[in-house]
Amino acid sequence: MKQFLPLCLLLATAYAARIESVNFEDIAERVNSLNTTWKADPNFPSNLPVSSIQWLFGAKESDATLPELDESEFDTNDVIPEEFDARKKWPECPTISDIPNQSKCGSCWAVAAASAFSDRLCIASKGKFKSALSANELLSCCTDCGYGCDGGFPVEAWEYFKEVGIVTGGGYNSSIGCQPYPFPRCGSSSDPLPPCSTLPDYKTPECQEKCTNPEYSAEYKQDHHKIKKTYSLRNIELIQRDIMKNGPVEASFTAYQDFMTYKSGVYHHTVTKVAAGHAVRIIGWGTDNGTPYWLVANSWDKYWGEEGLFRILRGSNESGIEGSIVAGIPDV
Ligand SMILES: *[C@@H]1O[C@H](CO)[C@@H](O)[C@H](O)[C@H]1NC(C)=O
Ligand SMILES: *[C@@H]1O[C@H](CO)[C@@H](O)[C@H](O)[C@H]1NC(C)=O
Ligand SMILES: *[C@@H]1O[C@H](CO)[C@@H](O)[C@H](O)[C@H]1NC(C)=O
Ligand SMILES: CC(=O)N[C@H]1CO[C@H](CO)[C@@H](O)[C@@H]1O
Repeated sequence: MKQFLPLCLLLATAYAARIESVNFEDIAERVNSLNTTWKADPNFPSNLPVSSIQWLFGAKESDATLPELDESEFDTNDVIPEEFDARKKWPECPTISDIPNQSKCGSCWAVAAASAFSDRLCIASKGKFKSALSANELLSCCTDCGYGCDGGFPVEAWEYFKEVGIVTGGGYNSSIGCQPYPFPRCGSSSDPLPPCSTLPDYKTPECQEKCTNPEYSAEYKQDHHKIKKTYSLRNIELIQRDIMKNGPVEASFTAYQDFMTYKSGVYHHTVTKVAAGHAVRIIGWGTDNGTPYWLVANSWDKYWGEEGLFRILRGSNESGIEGSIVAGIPDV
């Protein structure tokens, strides 16, 4: 089965070769006039060259997939609740509430994978392990994962967790863990963060087989945490059962241009132009005025969307979000 390669959206890369521009103010105004299930906000300056939010390599496909879990793994007598929020189910696991910032690097595939793995390790260890795991090792050392800051494959990220594992690491300059995230937070011009446009395009960091945080005392080799089983999920009920039992999952989807303007509500695409492939972490679900949704953490900091999260239509494979969900069981 073919799998779509999610490349990440970059917040504001200058990519001079293209000329088409996107007017986010127009898109936002049109979305808001539809009086639909979600509200838009330009979020980004108008007349931004389309290149500045484009994937860098165009659509690519990979043949790699993970074995699909079937219902024998779950107790199907358990009732699936109308609403579920992993933050409330496991308050002892602080990483579930973290909203990362991928910065000016197309690392969503690695950030979403490392975040879901951190959450799952905490849940599986019954709250004993609370640290964040680092996307840095995936970005810089996983040679099968794709192109580092220029996008990559979630499936290979989870395979790397199984074969090698990853070390701990908090946010940029956080002094948490072995390899903190290497790039500073940035945002759009309306956020109280340095605008991404003022930062250089970050290159994929070099693989360093040591702890880069001088204040961290554990050994690099010993700091690795692993996944013992990786899998994919395609059935909606099983996606829910897996989140209820094991924690958040990583999902890839096609981000249409209007996704950039998301402000609140339950997103579904209203334009046909694609901005890029994107990867995110699903932490729950619910229903808003009769509209079913997935509750999803993005990696564009807490000032975007609903405090860093968004909700997207559930049950009809909106933007392909139910098509390539991956996860795994931590080795505790
Ligand atoms: C917008 O939709 C809501 C709910 O469907 C409806 O009550 C309201 O009248 C609509 N407003 C406009 C301006 O169409
Ligand atoms: C991050 O830490 C480095 C080294 O201590 C420092 O030079 C830099 O200013 C810090 N950056 C931010 C954004 O805090
Ligand atoms: C969902 O959409 C994606 C992208 O179009 C597709 O690859 C996948 O097969 C679909 N999944 C389901 C369960 O229909
Ligand atoms: C990688 C990174 O810098 N992450 C930070 C993003 O912002 C949140 C708060 O919004 C911090 O908690 C993260 O450490």
